[in-house]
Amino acid sequence: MAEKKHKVIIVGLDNAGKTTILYQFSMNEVVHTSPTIGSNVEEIVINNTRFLMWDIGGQESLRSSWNTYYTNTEFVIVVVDSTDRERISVTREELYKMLAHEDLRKAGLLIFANKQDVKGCMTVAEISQFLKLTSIKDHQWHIQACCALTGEGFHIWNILFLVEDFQCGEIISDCDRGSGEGSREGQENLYEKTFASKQDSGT
Ligand SMILES: Nc1nc2c(ncn2[C@@H]2O[C@H](COP(=O)(O)OP(=O)(O)O)[C@@H](O)[C@H]2O)c(=O)[nH]1
Ligand SMILES: [Mg+2]
Repeated sequence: MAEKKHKVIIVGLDNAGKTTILYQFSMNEVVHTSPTIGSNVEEIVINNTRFLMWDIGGQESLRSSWNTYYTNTEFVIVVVDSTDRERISVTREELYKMLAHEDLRKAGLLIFANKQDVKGCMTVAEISQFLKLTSIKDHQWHIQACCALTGEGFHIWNILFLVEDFQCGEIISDCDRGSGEGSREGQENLYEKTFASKQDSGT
């Protein structure tokens, strides 16, 4: 019995924090990454919902091959380095190229404004504006501030917003009670940590 796996691709420029985010999702651990050549893939299971997450290298030379990963992709996670003002326009260009691609016609879009721990970084509002997110009408999208190093901002419902057509309401209310189950040990700690940081920051 093959259970459905939701294919997620994690894209963004090199050094944005994609690999760190992938491993936040899958292991709840900070790993020391080196620039990704090609891709990393991890399967994560949240309340019986399976996600196959592809972290794709973001260096300029690799961006032209992003489209080889698009087939059957349901969700696109775009990671933005909120400190990288110089290249936000490159991200925007890549974003719209992606959204125009036939294979991603129905894909949901989650944007992580990463590195929010760095002083002077762009805010979510600034990034939304730079990326002209409100002009996106043909894809479901959501932007979330985060810090991949601490796990702040990785509320599980940010990922589950993506599957709301399926059983999201149910999963979210489970997580709200802190009883969300991950397939790996530590997934619950991720929720706890997330909730703790949420309270700390008073947001
Ligand atoms: N300050 C800060 N550094 C981060 C954050 N996320 C990732 N990094 C660092 O940014 C660098 C690039 O991260 P990596 O995950 O390899 O980026 P990728 O090229 O997009 O896969 C690494 O040195 C990470 O430790 C964050 O939220 N805050
Ligand atoms: Mg990487």
